[in-house]
Amino acid sequence: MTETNPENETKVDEYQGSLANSKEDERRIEVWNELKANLKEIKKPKNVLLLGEYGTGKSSFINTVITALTGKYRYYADIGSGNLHSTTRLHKISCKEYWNPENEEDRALNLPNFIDIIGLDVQLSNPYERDTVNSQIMNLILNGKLSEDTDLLDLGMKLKEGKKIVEKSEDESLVIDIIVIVVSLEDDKIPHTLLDEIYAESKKRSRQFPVFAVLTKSDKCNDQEKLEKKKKYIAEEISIDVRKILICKNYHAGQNPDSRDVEILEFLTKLCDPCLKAVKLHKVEVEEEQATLPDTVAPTSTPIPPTNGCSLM
Ligand SMILES: Nc1nc2c(ncn2[C@@H]2O[C@H](COP(=O)(O)OP(=O)(O)OP(=O)(O)O)[C@@H](O)[C@H]2O)c(=O)[nH]1
Ligand SMILES: [Mg+2]
Repeated sequence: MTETNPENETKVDEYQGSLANSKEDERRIEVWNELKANLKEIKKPKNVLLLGEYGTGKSSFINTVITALTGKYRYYADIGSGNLHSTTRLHKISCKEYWNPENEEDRALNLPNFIDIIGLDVQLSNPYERDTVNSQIMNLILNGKLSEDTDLLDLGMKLKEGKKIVEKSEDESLVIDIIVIVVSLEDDKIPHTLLDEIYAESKKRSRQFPVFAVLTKSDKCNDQEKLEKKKKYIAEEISIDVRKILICKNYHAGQNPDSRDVEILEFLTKLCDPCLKAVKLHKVEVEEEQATLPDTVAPTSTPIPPTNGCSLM
């Protein structure tokens, strides 16, 4: 039997640890550089809307992205217990609010603004109705026709009662550029009707929206194979490439960024790709057209190649 030297074991462990760290650090630097290159091409911060059922982790995800970016957890978006609507108002978390590094060049980077809204209630969806409460709310939000701080719970009630809403003119600073659909991995529920509604509504706009998805609460599901299957399934359901989906365990108060920040920053890099195009729908039939964003510029990063014939951006 060969005797092991505990001193050597520690050294090997330390060495392997340092290797792992340096590899991770290398990747982190690489991702940061990719993200910066993308951001430099963006003329003004994009408005990113978080959409999903209540309690799925939309607000937590905003705080998670900011933690990965700034290295420090702070409450920017209000988090609840997951049972009741904790975000009820339209809350814009502007990049100026969370991004203020000392370095002037970094400070000038156009990181996204996040628009946090109420969890869309599946009860307000109806597959047989064209103009549901959810689609009316979405229509107003996507077009920047609601002011910041609008009470969305109250608005939903009024629309449900059939009350007429006086539409405000479009506020450019609140018009949505990108949609991130948030689904919780805690249960196996997928809000099909809601997803259809989101797509149908975005299709009605003169320009469509790039769509991404985040599957939160990955800590509630330990089966990696199941997670990947679910990711694939959701990608098919909302007709986006799997690489536009992030599986994520959100940070919570008191946590500092760890290895998961690399994946979060990678996701953000895709979100901030200056050549993002609107999604092409297959669930809802539309003419094939490529919507161009106002600030589309020549690509600086390699666009992700399409897979399985489904459109990517
Ligand atoms: N375990 C775990 N809990 C999470 C995660 N993300 C969010 N939560 C918890 O889920 C609950 C709801 O989170 P929120 O971020 O408030 O969810 P929301 O989608 O913004 O909720 P509404 O604003 O009410 O629609 C809170 O108790 C969070 O702490 C996660 O990744 N893992
Ligand atoms: Mg919320």
